[in-house]
Amino acid sequence: MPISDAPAVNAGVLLDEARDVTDRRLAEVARRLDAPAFTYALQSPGKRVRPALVIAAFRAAGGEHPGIGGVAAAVEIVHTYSLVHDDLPCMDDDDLRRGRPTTHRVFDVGTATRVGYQLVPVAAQVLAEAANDLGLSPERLGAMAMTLFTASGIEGMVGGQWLDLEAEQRTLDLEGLTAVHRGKTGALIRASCVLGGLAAGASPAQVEALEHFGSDIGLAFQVADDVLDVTGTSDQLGKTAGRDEALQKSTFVRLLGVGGARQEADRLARSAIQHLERAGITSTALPALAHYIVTRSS
Ligand code: GRG
Repeated sequence: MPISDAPAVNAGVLLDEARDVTDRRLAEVARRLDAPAFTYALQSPGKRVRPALVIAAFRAAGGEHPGIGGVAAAVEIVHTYSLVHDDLPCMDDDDLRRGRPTTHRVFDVGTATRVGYQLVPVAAQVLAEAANDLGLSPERLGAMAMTLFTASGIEGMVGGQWLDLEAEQRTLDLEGLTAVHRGKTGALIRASCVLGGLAAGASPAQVEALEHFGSDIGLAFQVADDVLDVTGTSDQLGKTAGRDEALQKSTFVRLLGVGGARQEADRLARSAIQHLERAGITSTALPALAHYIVTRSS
């Protein structure tokens, strides 16, 4: 059965819970930073997919503690910084994000640049506070910090964005495009799953399975995003639709067509779930989120 026909197990409920838990912490951080531009960037209505994955992976590995919300918030803060910077004129130069004007449009480019940079150390702080709250050892916090910040850096998100910007004047083949998005979009999604496992004290085999799951759904997320860029409206997406075409970007839709890209997203989501099954991880939340990622409409 294609994953897009599989019954959704309350992904909406999982996302709502992740939003509650994460947004409480983001509001706290915004209060501490005490400047309108931080509040604007942090209190913006994203889907909270990465926090939902952190929490679901934590529970899948046997964790149950409210402190996981801090880990989820740390990932969302890195994601928020990346969106603020991605929208800047020197990157994708966009006016609309999460249904609102981008941070540099409401404030100015200098302010949005500073907000983005400052959110990186803030994410590190929030992660360290969460590890304390969860009673994790310094070694475990070290592993989690390595996971989050390696995924955020040149071997992950920054590296993928770098390749993406360099490729703007060229057409990438499937291998090149996959390399871009395993970093740009996939690395933080993969890290979300690993972080949940590490926070719960998962075994190395479980962490490995969560990493493979995250790797597959991370790429599936981008394939689905490319489809939405051509099939969705700006209203539905909360960001400018058709941006890939306008920027002449290489996309999975360009290489595979809409139907082929949908099939590829499905294949990746099924493969992700198989990694969990093989490792005996009996979560219903993670498959539900995989399903949501490839069937979402925004
Ligand atoms: C210095 C080269 C360099 C890079 C800086 C800007 C940046 C780091 C990286 C860009 C990363 C990026 C924006 C990737 C796109 C990921 C993506 C598909 C975002 C949309 O995620 P959703 O749909 O958004 O989860 P919401 O708004 O729901 O949170």
